[in-house]
Order: sequence, then structure tokens, then C-alpha cells
Amino acid sequence: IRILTAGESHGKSLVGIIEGVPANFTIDLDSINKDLARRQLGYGRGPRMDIEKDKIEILSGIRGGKTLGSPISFLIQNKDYENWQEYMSIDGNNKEDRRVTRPRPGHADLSGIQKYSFDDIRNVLERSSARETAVRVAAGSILKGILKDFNINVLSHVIAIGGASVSDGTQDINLIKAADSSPVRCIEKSTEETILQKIQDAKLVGESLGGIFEVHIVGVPVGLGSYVHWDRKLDAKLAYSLMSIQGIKGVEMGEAFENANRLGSQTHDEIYYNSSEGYYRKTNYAGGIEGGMSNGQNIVIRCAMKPIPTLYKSLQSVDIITKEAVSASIERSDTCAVPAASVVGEMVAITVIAEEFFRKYGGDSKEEIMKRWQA
Ligand code: EPS
Repeated sequence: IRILTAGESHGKSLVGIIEGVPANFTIDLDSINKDLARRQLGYGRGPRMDIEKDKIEILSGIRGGKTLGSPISFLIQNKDYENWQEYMSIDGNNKEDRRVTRPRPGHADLSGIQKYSFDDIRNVLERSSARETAVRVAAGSILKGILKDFNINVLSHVIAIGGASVSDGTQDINLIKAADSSPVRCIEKSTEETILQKIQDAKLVGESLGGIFEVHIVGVPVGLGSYVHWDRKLDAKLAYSLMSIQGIKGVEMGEAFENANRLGSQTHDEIYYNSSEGYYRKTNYAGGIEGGMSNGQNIVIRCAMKPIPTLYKSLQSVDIITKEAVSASIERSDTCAVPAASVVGEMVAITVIAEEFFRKYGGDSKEEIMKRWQA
């Protein structure tokens, strides 16, 4: 699977191409649009989400509701483009009054203009924006729909925001399913309330908040990934992809950081066998991956997101033209996007699983893959 994303945050539209999807899989546009809508939710998001109503428009690779085996291309319109046409036009006649010259600490702004020799930070922020994640959600949702035929599914929930953490980490998938009905995707009621208050307080003082979410992938067969090839280790590939989500600064497999402080005998999941289940474990400290391969348990990944760098309470910066000390630029921002990021995390993780699933059971069509998987 190869995914190419394109598009500027306030440009005409976002575009994606997915290559490597086998033929004859049914694509359900409604469920892709539902995932796009889930990404837009969450208490703490900014006014931009009132403007956008993300919908996928497929351009190629699907006929009569089924995949053709050819690259799937699609677009998601930026409704906000209407308000930005005079600034984001491609023909060189853009108005100058939304030029950005005060880089935000923590954003791509300063390193971006230095790297590309720009004198307008807008050239950087338009592409570094997390708006790009809409494309990755659409692509991941297409693959999620396909993997459902093989009983693989993905869920997520928020376990901490702004220092308020759930008291009890659960592995119960049925409880985690309830995350979608929480405004911050947190399934522990008392923590949800504390988080809502924290976001409200942060907004009042122009602050932003980060947090931690957990992605659970269920139904993954044994042996995706590799212990033979360093670059196909499943945990390594997941960490790489999840770290590529805007704002994600830490990725952990299972209870990796807690395991680091435990004894070996308290860290490893003991192995049992019975004739109906085959091999099984009673614990999942490893997060479903041993030796770079899926072990048949649920895959559990935790991601840490930093607080969004666009702050109403401006930080110290330097104007890139005058070199004078100034406060960093601000147009508008989200106070917290951790709930949205958890949905992005699901879709990015399932993309990696799909890639390794097709590598192991691969074929040109659903029929070929199904035979191998059933065998
Ligand atoms: C973002 C800034 C905000 C966010 C945006 C990411 O956009 P704007 O500058 O238009 O207010 O809303 O996220 C999205 C548009 C999205 O769809 O997630 C940034 O600077 O990264």
C-alpha cells in the first residue's frame, strides 16, 4: 500500500491516492464519511470545524461500488477555500495582507521557511497543518472497510488530556466502543468531566492542551510483520506511521514505559494452550506484538500529543522580515485536538496493518486473499 496526500489547508481541496488495494472489495462511502465526521468532532476544536463538512469524492479505482485493483484517487473539498480564494490562488495574484511573518514556536513555521527559502510563513503552514490528516483518515477508512471482511477492526479512546488521566487503563473493547459518545472520547465519566473543565479553563486563558490516546486493533492474525527484516517489524512500522501524525511526539507499544520499570517476570505474557483456543495468554503487557510480529492478541498503541502550538496567549518570537522581537502569529486555533487525533491514529494504524496483511495473504483480488486467509 502506498498513500500519497496533497493539498493546502485553505487551498481548493485535499487529494489522496491509494495504490495497492486489491480488486473486488466493496467500498461503503457512508462509513468513510462517518470516520471523516468523527475526526472533526471533539470538545476543544476551533471555529474551522464549523465551516468544514468533510466528504469523500472518489475519482478513480472504484466501479459499481467495488475496487478495481487500480489506484484509488479521491478528493475532499476545503469549504473554507471560498474565503481564501484571493490569498490561495495558484496564478500569482494573491493579496498580501494575510502574509505571516511571526513564526509560532513549536510549529513548522521557522524551520520551514529556512528550509525552502520562503519569506511568507503561509507557504509552510498551509501544508504543515493537521488539515492533511483528513486525507489519511479517508484512506485508512477505505482499508478499514476492507479488513472488516477479515474480522479485523480498530478503535481508540483518550486516556489523558492536560494532565487529567483515567485511573484505570482498560483493555475491554466493549467499554472502549463507548468513546464515540464522549465529547472528548474518554470512557471514564469522572475523568471526562475533569478534562472538559480543563479544556474550558485553557481556552479562557488562551492556552492549548495535549494528551494521550490509545489505539486498539482487534482480530489481527498471528505473524503480521517480521522478526527477519528490521524494516518490516510491525511495532517499528506502527511507531513510524503514528509519529508522522501532526503533534504526535511519543508512541508506545502496550505498556512499554511501565514495563521498563517492572521485573521481567511481571512484564512478559505467559503462554497457555487448550484444544479449543489453541495458544493463548491471560495478559497483554506486550500490546499484541512480540519479536516485531503480531502474536494474535489485540494490538495496543499509545500516542502522546503535544499541546497545539498556535496559542492565543502568544509566545515570544522574532519577525522574519524585520528581525524584531514580536509575539507569535495567531489567526485562529483549536484549544485541544487530542480526541480528533485519536481517530487519525486509528486510521493510520489500520493502514499499516492493511499493508502487512496484504503482504502476508496478498493477491490481486478479494477471492485470492480470502482463500489464503481461510487456509
Ligand atoms: C491547524 C489550524 C486550524 C485547524 C486545522 C489545523 O485551521 P485554521 O487555521 O483554518 O483555523 O482547524 O485543522 C483542520 C483544518 C482540520 O481539518 O483538522 C493547524 O495549524 O495545524
